[in-house]
Amino acid sequence: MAEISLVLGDITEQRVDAVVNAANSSLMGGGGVDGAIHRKGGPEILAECRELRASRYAGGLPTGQAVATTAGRLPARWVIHTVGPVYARSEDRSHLLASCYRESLRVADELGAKSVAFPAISTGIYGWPLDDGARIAVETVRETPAEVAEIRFVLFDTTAYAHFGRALSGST
Ligand code: AR6
Repeated sequence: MAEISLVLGDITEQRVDAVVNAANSSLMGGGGVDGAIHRKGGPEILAECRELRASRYAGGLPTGQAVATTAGRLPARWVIHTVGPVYARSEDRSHLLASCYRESLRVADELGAKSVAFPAISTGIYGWPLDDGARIAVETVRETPAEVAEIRFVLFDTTAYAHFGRALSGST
């Protein structure tokens, strides 16, 4: 079973085998984590994303799925791009958020990555409430069998960090 840890910081600075990007289905970049990864990682990542769009994902990467590129100038070796669901009060999309974590770990195993850093997928621009997003993240990585030895949640602010701390200690 993987060791799970929490870090307050910037996902682009993590020295891990793979960092997970909270992307959108175009794979062409955006704001938040996605913007930071492309900005710091450089144009190689976007070039690989373009190739993926031209070959495997002409219609875009579906929500809940994940795909890898190399990591350009980031300290990590790979970026695993996944598309979180936009939060909606009218519809339970939790299975899609869980799928992002599960599929990212599956891709990490395929790559042979031993350490993976996750952001709090969907909890920024996509509006997912942090308490629920943290619970789904922690439960899903705990339940997913994987070869990955270290799973690091990288939280950008103290509020997110506190929510993940509570989810990890089982007090949500
Ligand atoms: N490192 C770690 N966490 C971060 C960083 C960072 N550098 N920057 C933001 N966060 P978001 P989403 C936190 O919006 O909600 C993009 O435009 C942030 O505070 O990056 O899945 C994509 O292209 C929040 O808690 O991802 C999509 O269109 C969490 O990371 C859309 O945003 C996720 O916020 C995806 O939205």
